[in-house]
Amino acid sequence: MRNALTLSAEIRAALADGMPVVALESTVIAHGLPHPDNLETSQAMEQAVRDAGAVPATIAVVDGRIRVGLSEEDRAHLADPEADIAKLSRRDIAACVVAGGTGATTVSATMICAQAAGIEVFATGGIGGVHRGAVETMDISADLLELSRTPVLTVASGAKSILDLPKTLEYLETQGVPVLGYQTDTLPAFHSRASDLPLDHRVDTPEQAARIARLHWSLGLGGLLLCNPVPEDAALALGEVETWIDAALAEAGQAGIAGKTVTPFLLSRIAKSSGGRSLTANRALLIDNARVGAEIAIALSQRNDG
Ligand code: PSU
Ligand code: MN
Repeated sequence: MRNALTLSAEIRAALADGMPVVALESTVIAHGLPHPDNLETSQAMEQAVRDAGAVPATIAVVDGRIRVGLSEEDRAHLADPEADIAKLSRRDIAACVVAGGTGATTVSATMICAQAAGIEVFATGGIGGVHRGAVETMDISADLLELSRTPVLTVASGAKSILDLPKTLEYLETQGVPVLGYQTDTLPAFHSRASDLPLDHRVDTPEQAARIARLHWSLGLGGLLLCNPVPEDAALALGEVETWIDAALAEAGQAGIAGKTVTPFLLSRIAKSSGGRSLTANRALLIDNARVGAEIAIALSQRNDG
């Protein structure tokens, strides 16, 4: 794996100096947001990490190399709707590298690459989860198992309610993944700040999150999920989002969408039917999660000193 990794000069230097670094994924660029919002949001997330005092590391596979820290050219290519960008989860990384291919990393693949590079914190929008109807389809995102295995702290705004959120939480419990509410007591439902699903653990400061992560890792227990609700001024009402989701799910059913195309299909339908309002929320939460990730990475790096 090390041989396939290419760290940008900035990130290599930052890690060598023990500076705080935050990993960012690329599937949200290639398959999660429409053009040109995808490009602009990716840049804004990096800026949010910098403004908070950490170094951003967006991750993707480019021409058979795992790139940690993308050039603007790489970012533009991943964001190009005409480009044929693979979607890579855990199972796909090695095959894509060996084929010399280019692919965007999902939560699971980004966690793996971050950990290989020595990055402890990762920020994204929403994790994959247990899909509605999973009892029939067995469609459960590889993200959930990765969260249990790979010792990285992931900051997300919960998961979109295109998924079965109660089953997603059950699965995370089974896999032993700590789900920490960040200044909240319920699982955030992506576009909405709260759900009716209570969380057992709440943290209110980056320092508290850093202490829990350090202890979890020292016990060899894998990853953690920190859930930061969408900023208040961009949040949408749960009921409103449900309407778009129901329509998207019905369309996916009729079109016979299955496997790894399910999530990108639903995301694009919802962006369309919400007339861009889901996009505003999506952008705001991605940027805020990048900021929170940076604050936790800083708290972790200070704990290393002391
Ligand atoms: N949820 C979102 N936006 C996204 C994704 C999920 O709101 O862009 C992406 C993430 O990269 C996540 C992936 O890891 O979709 C999950 O895909 P699947 O359900 O096929 O595991
Ligand atoms: Mn799936």
